[in-house]
Amino acid sequence: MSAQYQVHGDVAVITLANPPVNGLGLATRQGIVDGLNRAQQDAAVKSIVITGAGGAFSGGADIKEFGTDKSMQEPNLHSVIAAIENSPKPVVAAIHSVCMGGGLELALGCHYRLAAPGCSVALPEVKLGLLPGAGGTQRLPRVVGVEPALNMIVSGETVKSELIGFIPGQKLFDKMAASAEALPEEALAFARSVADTRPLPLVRNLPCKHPQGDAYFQFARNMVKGMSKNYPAPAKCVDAVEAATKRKFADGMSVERELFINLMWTPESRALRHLFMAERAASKIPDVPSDTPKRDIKSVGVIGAGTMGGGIAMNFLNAGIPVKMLEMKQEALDRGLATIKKNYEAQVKKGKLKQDKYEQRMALLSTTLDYADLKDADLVIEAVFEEIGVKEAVFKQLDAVCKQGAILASNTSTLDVDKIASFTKRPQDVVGMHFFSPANVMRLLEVVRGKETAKDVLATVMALAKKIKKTAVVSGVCDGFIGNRMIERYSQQAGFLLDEGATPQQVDKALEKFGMAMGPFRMGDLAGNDIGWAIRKRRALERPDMKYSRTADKLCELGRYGQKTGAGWYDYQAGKRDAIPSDLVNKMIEDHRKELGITPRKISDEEIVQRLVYALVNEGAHILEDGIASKSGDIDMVYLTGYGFPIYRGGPMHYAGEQGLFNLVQAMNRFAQNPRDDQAFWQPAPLLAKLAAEGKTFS
Ligand code: T1G
Repeated sequence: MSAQYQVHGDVAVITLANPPVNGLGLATRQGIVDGLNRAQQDAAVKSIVITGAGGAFSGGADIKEFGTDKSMQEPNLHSVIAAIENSPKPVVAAIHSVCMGGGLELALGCHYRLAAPGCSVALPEVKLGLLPGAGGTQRLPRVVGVEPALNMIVSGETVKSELIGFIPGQKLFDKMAASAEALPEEALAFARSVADTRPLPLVRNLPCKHPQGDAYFQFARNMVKGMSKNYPAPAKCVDAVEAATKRKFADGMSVERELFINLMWTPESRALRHLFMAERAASKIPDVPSDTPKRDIKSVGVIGAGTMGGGIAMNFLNAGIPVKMLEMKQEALDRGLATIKKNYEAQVKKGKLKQDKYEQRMALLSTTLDYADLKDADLVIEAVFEEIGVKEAVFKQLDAVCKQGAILASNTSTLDVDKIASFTKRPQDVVGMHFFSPANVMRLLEVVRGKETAKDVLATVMALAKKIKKTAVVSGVCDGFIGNRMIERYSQQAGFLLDEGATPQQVDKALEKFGMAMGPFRMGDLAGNDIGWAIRKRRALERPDMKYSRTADKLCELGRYGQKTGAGWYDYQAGKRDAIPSDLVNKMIEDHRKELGITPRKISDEEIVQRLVYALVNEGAHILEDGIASKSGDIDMVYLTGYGFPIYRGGPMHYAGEQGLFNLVQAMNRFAQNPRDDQAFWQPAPLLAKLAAEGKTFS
């Protein structure tokens, strides 16, 4: 049973036991009700304690049950909380470590709350596109006050138990335990001390008012307007809390219930819940057990002090790991050091980093011109020029100087990690660690697994990624791994649309309206159009089947690499980043259409978005077929954390499922009729076609 029942003298203790965070799944809810019934029937029991086993009181409703009938099956959370409230014997919540969502709502239904310091308390439902659905919007305002409650509910942020407001006469916790270790004993003593209290204090009976009434809620609605642009939940949180101040408790609960159920079925909530699970699943590698021993990473070498090398180094310095940075020339090292200092000083200036922290981090950084100085590094990451010959020279050096057991990683964004590993006598220690620029900012880290990469190397790098606050996704070896392989298809479609009649600004606007952080052409100007140009030149030899619009090459032949050359798809004023539509570029595109004999046509935003996003999805399906990614949620995490895909759409593969794969295939068949297009381009991947035919979606 997912709740244990024990009697200590005259106190019954119900302990939630549903690891890892005592999610309030059906079995746990049943266990609580059974425990309450046993306690009522035992005359020796005078009061009851509810607490949590392991590292949590409770992390809330069991997210794994969402979307299944278990989550609504009786006893649902409302019934459990009602059983607690109606208990004739006092029920004390003994709270520690994590008390979130339904866990806090359960505690609010108890007659008393005893908390250990340092416990993370939150109603984070809004981060799942929901709102507290078991009385949190009606009870929390009654114990901490309307404004503190609404702030917690709308933000979903966590507060520590010892910091949460004790409003005179109204408080969330009746008593703070001396420590988490002392909590069990103190809970028994506290339960005995309240055993004879009558009537039992019910939160639902507390008043709930805001002095400014309507004016406050109007202010609150204005405050959440920005957040609600793409998510309905924040505004609904305001509605629910307002109901707590205007209606009787039972009516307020009905309002909350209706709002919660409606939100549960919104695409935004489905997307956020999918991503919550996908992010955690990404850290699991099917054939690498989570208890695989990991290598100790106490020091890191970074080769290359350029933009990427410097950004990579900062990730480790931020995590308190010493870094030795190597370059070929002193001036390159000096430049790299200066860039790191500039980045940190900018953070100190903005108040984002304390001066002493900055100094501590810089003290962990050393530089060298000599490979021999890397001999003791536990991990070395190279971020040198993206050319296989250069990588070969670097890895041969590393193989010669690094100690046995050192992990040798390449930051390559497309080159063959197996080939790189073959430059060493230790391919089992070689792995790809593909950071995204700016490397100290972007959360995504593609961990590229070579054929011979050892399992403990993978386990080590995945754990290290968490330590440096990266979202790591494992990719197999292929051209472009996961993200860049898919973005190539996306970019091809963007180019074809220009040939057919669209302008760069129209395409960008359509994708930014869809929710992408940046459209493809603004993104090219930011990253540098010459990067894609080099890849297309290489591809022309290796993959002649990959067709592109010539516009991107023509742009580069004009030297318009983007912001770094002051002009790209767009014009830029000196020192400014505002993208200004370029008459010259639009003329170049028009002339190119004439060369192709194409009469430009008006293209809808819907077609633009579908062609770029479905191109991503189709390639993603191939990536799953090829085993480059092990699950579709991994692909979604790549696009969320590395390419600015809108979080409220859940990632390209989840979004495809929401559209219906059958509809995607229909649209792709329509696009394939387009004479301009490469017919093979829109051939649905076999996996996509199969799932569409079966009415399924990506798992
Ligand atoms: N249900 C089920 N599993 C959960 C869970 C939950 N609520 N929370 C976490 N897990 C799993 C997670 O999937 C992972 O599993 C493991 O625990 C460790 O998670 C009616 C409807 C609690 C602060 O939104 O914020 O209550 O991958 O890696 O960094 O109003 O998890 O090991 O198999 O995140 O130590 C509201 C969400 C639910 C809390 C722990 N509650 N969780 O962080 O570990 S909705 C939440 C968290 C609700 C009611 C509504 C964090 C954490 P696995 P982790 P962590």
